[in-house]
Amino acid sequence: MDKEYSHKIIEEEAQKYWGEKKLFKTDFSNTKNKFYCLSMFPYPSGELHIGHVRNYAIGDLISRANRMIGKEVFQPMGWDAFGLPAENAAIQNKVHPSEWTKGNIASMKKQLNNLGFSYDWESEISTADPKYFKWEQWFFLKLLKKDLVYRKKSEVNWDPIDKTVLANEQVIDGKGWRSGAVIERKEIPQWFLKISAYSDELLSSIDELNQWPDSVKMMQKNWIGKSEGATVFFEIENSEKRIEVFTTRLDTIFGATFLAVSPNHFIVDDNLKKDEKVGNFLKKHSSMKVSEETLSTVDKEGVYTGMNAIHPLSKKKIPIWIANYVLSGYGTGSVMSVPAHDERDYEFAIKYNLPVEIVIKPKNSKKETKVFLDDGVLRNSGNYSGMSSREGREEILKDLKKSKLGNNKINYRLRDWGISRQRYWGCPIPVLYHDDGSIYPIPEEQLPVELPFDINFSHDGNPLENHPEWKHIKCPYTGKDATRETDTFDTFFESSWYYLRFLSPMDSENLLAPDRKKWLPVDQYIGGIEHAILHLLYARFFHKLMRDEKIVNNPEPFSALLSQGMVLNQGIKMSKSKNNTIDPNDIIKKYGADTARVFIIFAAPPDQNLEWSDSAIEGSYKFLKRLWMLSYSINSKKKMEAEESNVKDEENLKNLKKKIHNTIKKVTKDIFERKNFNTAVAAMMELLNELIKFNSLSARSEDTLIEGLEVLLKMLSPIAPHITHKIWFELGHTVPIMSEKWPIADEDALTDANIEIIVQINGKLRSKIIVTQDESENSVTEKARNCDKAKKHLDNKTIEKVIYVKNKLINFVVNQ
Ligand code: ANZ
Repeated sequence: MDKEYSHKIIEEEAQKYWGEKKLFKTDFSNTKNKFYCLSMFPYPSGELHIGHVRNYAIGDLISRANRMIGKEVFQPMGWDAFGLPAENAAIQNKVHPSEWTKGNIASMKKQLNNLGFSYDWESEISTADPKYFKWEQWFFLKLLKKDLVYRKKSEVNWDPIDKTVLANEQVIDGKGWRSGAVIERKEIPQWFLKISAYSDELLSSIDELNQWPDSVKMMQKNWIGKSEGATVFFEIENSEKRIEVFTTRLDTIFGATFLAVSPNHFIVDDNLKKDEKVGNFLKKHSSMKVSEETLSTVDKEGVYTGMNAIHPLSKKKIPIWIANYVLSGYGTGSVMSVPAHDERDYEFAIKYNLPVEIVIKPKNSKKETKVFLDDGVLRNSGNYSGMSSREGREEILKDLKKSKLGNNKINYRLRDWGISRQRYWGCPIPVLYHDDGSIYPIPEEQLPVELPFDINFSHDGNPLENHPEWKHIKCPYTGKDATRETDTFDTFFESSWYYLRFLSPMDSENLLAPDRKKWLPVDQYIGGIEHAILHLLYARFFHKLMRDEKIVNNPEPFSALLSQGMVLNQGIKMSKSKNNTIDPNDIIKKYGADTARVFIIFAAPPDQNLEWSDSAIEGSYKFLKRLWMLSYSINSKKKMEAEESNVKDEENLKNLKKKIHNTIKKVTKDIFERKNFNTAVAAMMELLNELIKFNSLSARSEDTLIEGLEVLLKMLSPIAPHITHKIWFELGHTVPIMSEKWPIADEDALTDANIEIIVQINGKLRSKIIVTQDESENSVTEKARNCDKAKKHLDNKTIEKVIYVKNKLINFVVNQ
């Protein structure tokens, strides 16, 4: 064994060994012990960033530790390979997106391997591979058949620089998330996936995810946004038409002093648009798409339609306004406005001088706020006055139902998912159009629909649309001229089901090989908190779709979820634009992969943010160097098998043993139960200190010392796999450490060496004494007889009998 710790040689050697012996390959026949551990796969940007390293260090720790407790671990890795940056690179550097992507995959794979992650590379997938996306197209056609996808003209967020549609979440402060361009509103035909048909199930099954963080579950619940209320019809004066509103506060209906409709509500017809004021208002507001988040902050603006509605209960006339704060896509796109009890309505009413009528008063306090939002007691509400809000809602609904002017209604905030993008580097949507616009699926046997390789990015807009031949085909059903769909899928489509394909990436007959179904669900999923809503919701949705297609048997894709925190530098997130990134390659070069991994695991609990620190990296490096030095020292002593111990101290040995087994207990709990990996490392660092201390006192390689070192190596091996691998062999073992069993704490070693014994005289408690465990009966009797408190009662008496219960009590029976 070398005296110096040289991480580079050690790490290369270990990686080579693992690769040659194929130690990370999964035995899929061992389903009984299966453990599917998955870290979110990366977009192949070319560079692994520190957030990836954190995600993957956590995943690899969990994988390796589970292997050691006898699980058959499957830990795959792949590439979320479609997406806009490849296309932008093609435009800027004149390199084909597929070449660019392949090059990046190669370099990132190398970086992952340099970090020593134990992936089963035989299961690697790339979503840009036709072998992958063929199944995506196949599945899309299944959904098309079931009417779970549809094409509809819809208003989109249009990014005029990237020339593409963006999802609401990709619009930040009215600007494109990548380009920074001011987003425009545009109506184009889009493909949608009916996620709304699954709102209820997606919501209710959240409660079954008992190994998911509460915060993520809460975010998903809010995103789905179940809202229970009622719809109410308001007749329009001098018209056959009626306006239906959605409300969660039927108890406030007597306070409705006007109706507000969205700018594209059906009552805003051509006739009304001719009105100058209305026309101007519409012109101004058509350029701005009001998202739900901005709804509460925008300046409330509106225009009177000149029309009035009849209040269904009071029969009073109330004006109908068009208002910018009413969303067209939510509920019915119209609101009964109650300024006294809703802040948006209040702001609007004050601005346009509309009446404010208080109809709810607080139950207990006399204090009335300007806009009272809570439930309370009804007043000025006809026969319903005096009822509680709850009772009011029930009674009013009953009566409205009777007169067919209202009904119960549950609304979800969740909208259908727009899945089409007007870009080249994505999975083609497998349909074709006839001249008359009718839609036909590409026949299954013609899948995959591949992208044309020759593509020109110098035009504006969708390169596929501009390709001279690709889209022109003969209809396979009629032989007539037809055109292909030129939109490609949103890349979230690919990442919604990739965890399934990892299980049988090469299967050309099935999306998921039937005999691999048993490997689901994923036992542990690990990823960034930024994916708490979309990716995880889409994957849950896809899993339910797959279940309904009988591709999988269970309802949820991920049993346990760990959302790792961000990596910060000087209190802010690392990012290129902030110029505060740390390149993992530099760290690996200088200190090695093991140090990088120990630092990342030790610096913070996995779900908390981690603050970058150069000195803490140094600390982790020193820890590994000290481990190396200790191992070297013990190894040398073992080889010399030397002189007698100079301090053969039983007491010390016993204490060391206790420390070792206490550490096993703590680390096991931290890793497998609490998932608090940082405190596990802290405990291992403490143990190392004890071992070093003991070693310095002893000239021999005591068995207990070796036991301690080996336990430490095993428990550290999932975090620092290379150094532990090397030392293990140096200690003379022939089986690699990763194939060893996880250590088990010996409860006997944990019990305290000193115990308390109760001293009784004639059955009465008189004293307590401290003895060492298993001390001889004679010695305990002597100590008990001579302790002060007992002595008092024993003096001048004859001891007739001594009853001794080992390690518990001693009772002297004396004559009275
Ligand atoms: C009358 C009322 C009185 C309301 C009151 C609230 C408080 P959630 O819980 O989010 O579903 N609303 C309905 N449709 C809308 C739309 N398209 N755009 C904007 N606002 C809309 O909220 C439902 C409430 O939001 C409904 O209840 C309605 O206002 C408003 F004191 O009706 B409420």
